[in-house]
Amino acid sequence: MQLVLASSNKGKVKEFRQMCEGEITPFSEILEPFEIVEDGESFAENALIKARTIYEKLGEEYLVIADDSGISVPLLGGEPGIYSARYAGEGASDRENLEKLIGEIKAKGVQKTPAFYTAAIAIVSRYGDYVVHGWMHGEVIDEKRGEKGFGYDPIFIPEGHTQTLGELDQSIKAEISHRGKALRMAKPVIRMLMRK
Ligand code: ITT
Repeated sequence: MQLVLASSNKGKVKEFRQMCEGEITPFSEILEPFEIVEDGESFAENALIKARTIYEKLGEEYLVIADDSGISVPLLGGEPGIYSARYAGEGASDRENLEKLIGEIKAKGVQKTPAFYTAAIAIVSRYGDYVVHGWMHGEVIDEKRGEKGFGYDPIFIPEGHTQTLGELDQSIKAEISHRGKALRMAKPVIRMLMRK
C-alpha cells in the first residue's frame, strides 16, 4: 500500500514530509487538483471528509491520511477554530487570516492571550477509518515575529518558550506541535495497516 497525504497546504506537506522522512506522497502528485468541500462540524469530521474523498478517488491500494487543524483563542469565544483557513473570508491567504487575528486581539485591548492549536489526523484504508488528535497550548501576541512555519505561527508562543513558532526551529515545532503529537499516535496505526 502507498501512503498518501490528502492536503494542498504547502506548510503541512513540508512538515509531514519531514516527520515521515519522505515516505509520504501528497495527493497533488497523483491526482489533478480539485476542491474538497469541508462542511464538517469538527476537526475530526473535516479530516475524515478529506481522507475519504481522496481514498475514494485512488482506491484500495492506498492508505490516505488527512490533517484538519486550526487555532482557538478562548478570549474570542474559541475563534477561529475549525474556520482557521477562512477566518478573513473564503479563499483568504495565510497573511490575511493572520492580520485578522491580530486585529481581533488588539480590539480586545490585550497584547497577548492564551490560545491552542488542534490537529485531527484521519487515516482511511480498506481496513476502515481512524482519527487521532493532538494539541499545543500557548499564547498569541499582537505582533508578528519570525518567518519560519506557516499560518498563525509568527504570533504563537508555545508554553515553556519565549519565542514564537516563526522564530523557533522546525525540529522544535515537530516535537511539541499539535501535528507532531497527533502523527506520533497515528504512526503505529499506519504501520499496522501497511503490514496487513
Ligand atoms: P488542507 O485542507 O488541504 O490540508 P487547509 O489549509 O485548508 O489545507 P485546514 O482546513 O486544516 O487546512 O486549515 C488549517 C488552517 O489552520 C491553516 O490554514 C492555518 O492557517 C492554520 N494552522 C493549522 N496548523 C497550523 C500550524 O501548525 N501553524 C500555523 N497555522 C496552522
